Amino acid sequence: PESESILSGFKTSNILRDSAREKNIFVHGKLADQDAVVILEKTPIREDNLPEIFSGSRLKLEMKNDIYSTYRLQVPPHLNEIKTTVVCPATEKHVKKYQRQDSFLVEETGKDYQSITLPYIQKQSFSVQWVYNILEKKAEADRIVYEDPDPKVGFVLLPDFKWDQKQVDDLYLIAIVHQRDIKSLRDLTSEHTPLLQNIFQKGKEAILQRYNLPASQLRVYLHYQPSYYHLHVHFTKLGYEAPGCSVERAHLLSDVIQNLQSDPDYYKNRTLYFPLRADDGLLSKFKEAGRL
Ligand code: M7G
Repeated sequence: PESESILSGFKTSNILRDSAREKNIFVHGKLADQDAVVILEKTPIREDNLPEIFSGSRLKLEMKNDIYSTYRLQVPPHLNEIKTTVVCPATEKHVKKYQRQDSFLVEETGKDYQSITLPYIQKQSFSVQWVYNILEKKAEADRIVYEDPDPKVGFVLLPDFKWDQKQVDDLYLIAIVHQRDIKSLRDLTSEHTPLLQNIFQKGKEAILQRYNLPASQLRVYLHYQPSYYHLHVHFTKLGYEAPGCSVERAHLLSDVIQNLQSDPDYYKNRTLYFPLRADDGLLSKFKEAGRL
């Protein structure tokens, strides 16, 4: 692990979002004249650190009242790290993605997908270079948990960058398929069920082996709409309310497989519902088309 000081030159322009409950802050600013988004997040307190926290920390009394007292605990620096994510150079779309915004539920028929969504995402979506870097072992190669190299049904399973891997409590991995022409749920047909079953089966096995977490404690799903249009599957721990696991965005992989088994073109024809943020260009397209 390298030690860097790049953030010392960061100039904050505005706060995109923050949450006292989630203990994070999303900051927009400039890093060496380039637009950047920096995400800071306090990490969970791990049980195995408790002995060190109790023995090696200094207590500062804030108040005492009867049997109640509150303190500030000054823990050793290595137990007080902040998980930091940097996106630089960040596009305007990245800035929007992280900004808190009202959302609106869109109803997308198969026809709407062809006439509104597809043309839009072909022009406007995030680069998936980071995905290709993973598949080609140009980045994060040492983080791969499992790989099936088969070009048809193969995939790479690795920790999502939202997960610091320090505790299984907030486990979050993604499986990225080797096939490059499947953009999202909408492209899936019964032809892809072997691929999806393979990801489901081998992903669950790999997670059991590595993290000792059984399949019954996993939430395995796809996002629609995703941010990145290269098919990938999210694996999160069941009790953990992962960002984006809400009903209006997540589709359980087991449901997806069943739906394709009962109708090969299920996702070509179904009306799908998903939220779009107020400033999302795709929302304007749905409005222009009179679909909202
Ligand atoms: P998504 O459903 O396309 O978009 O999922 P979302 O970010 O709106 O949920 C993409 C997933 O890939 C997310 O869970 C991201 O946290 C994760 N992710 C994004 N990037 C850029 C990276 C990366 O560079 N490395 C890793 N390991 N995960 C990433």
